[in-house]
Amino acid sequence: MNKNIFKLILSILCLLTAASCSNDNGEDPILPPDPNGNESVTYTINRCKITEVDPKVSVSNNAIFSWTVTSAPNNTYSIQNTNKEKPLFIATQSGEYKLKLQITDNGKTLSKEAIIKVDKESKAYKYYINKVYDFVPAPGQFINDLPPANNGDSYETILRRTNDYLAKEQGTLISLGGFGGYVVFGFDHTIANVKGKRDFRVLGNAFWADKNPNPNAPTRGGSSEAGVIMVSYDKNGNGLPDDEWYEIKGAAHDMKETIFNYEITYHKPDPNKKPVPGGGTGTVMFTDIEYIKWEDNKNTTSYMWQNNAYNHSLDYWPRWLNDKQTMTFKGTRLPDNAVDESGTGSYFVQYAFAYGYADNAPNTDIESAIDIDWAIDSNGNKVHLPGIDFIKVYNGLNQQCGWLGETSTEIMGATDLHIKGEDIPTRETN
Ligand SMILES: [Ca+2]
Ligand SMILES: [Ca+2]
Ligand SMILES: [Ca+2]
Repeated sequence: MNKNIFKLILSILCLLTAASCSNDNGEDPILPPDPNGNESVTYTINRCKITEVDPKVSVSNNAIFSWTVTSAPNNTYSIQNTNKEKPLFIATQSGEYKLKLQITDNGKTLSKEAIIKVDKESKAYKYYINKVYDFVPAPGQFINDLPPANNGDSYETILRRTNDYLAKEQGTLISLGGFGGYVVFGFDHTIANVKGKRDFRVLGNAFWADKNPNPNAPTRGGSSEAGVIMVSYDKNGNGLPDDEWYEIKGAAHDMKETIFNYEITYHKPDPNKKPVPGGGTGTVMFTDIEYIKWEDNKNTTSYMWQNNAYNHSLDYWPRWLNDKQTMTFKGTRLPDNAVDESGTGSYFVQYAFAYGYADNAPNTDIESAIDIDWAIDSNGNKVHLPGIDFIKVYNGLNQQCGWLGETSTEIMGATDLHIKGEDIPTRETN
């Protein structure tokens, strides 16, 4: 018999004998999921893919759900929404996982099993970045150098170049420029949020100072140019980073100097404007201390200085955005972290925040690794994501450091720690 016709006849029978089909007849209100009457549902999925587990039950709106994992080949999986009808499940390793659902509905307790068979992918996942989706740096000294940009280059050209720089095993540095400049990238799989473990790291070029003249340095520091990390998963399943973003709450988040909803607007310098030189430090000259005017939403107006250090381009404005007269960026501004430890402007130490940022601790340091469970929503509430597909990093500092120039986050890649095989426990957080 056609299944739909069978269902229709069943429904009519139920209507005719409503009392015996209702849930108060002492029978299990959960309908069998399939015509064979199995009391379990089975899924076969690839690893590193978020699956919504549908127990295929029919219960009242008052039903209370509780999911637990009863058997798993290892502990590197993630289950979220365990108090909802359909939890989200993801595993980083293949094998068979058994989930148990307990339902309390109208005073009755019922249970149901979900069996999830996790396979290894047919084409091996990459532990590094698969694709760069967006790159909009703020003005800065390494803009047009990292990556290089020439007059006439388009946004698409630069995006491809940035992709070439970052979407590989050994990436090449890009600069995000001043506060707010950002890059968005993703992976060829979902990075699972494994409980109790850190899940990924963003790679930068941070390093610890080896000659800090301050014997009482308050914390580790050197070249720490914290970028704020945002994460997202492809909730709508379209493969694009157009879903809700969540901020990774790092150690600076609760510091009193941190400014939320900070906004800055940079003004493109007039090419005919007369530079205002401001001396120099060592061989580095401040060629224009009124170079890029900016104002923020805290009533500050100031300038990003131009310097001639490092043989970098003297054009700080992104050449492919030359048609823009202003650029505005928003985000969380972290406390200034640079201290002139020489007292003469020759030796700046940028003190690192304890955890939770990009380009803040060296790539080999445990504190460059991030736990997805540190994510918060736009109201500052903790969220527990099953995993993430996309990462956005923006420079969280608005700071000039003498001859070092403006502080700018650099990025050279990102790593899924689970696929790479690095096992790093999470840490205590604020
Ligand atoms: Ca985690
Ligand atoms: Ca999406
Ligand atoms: Ca850096």
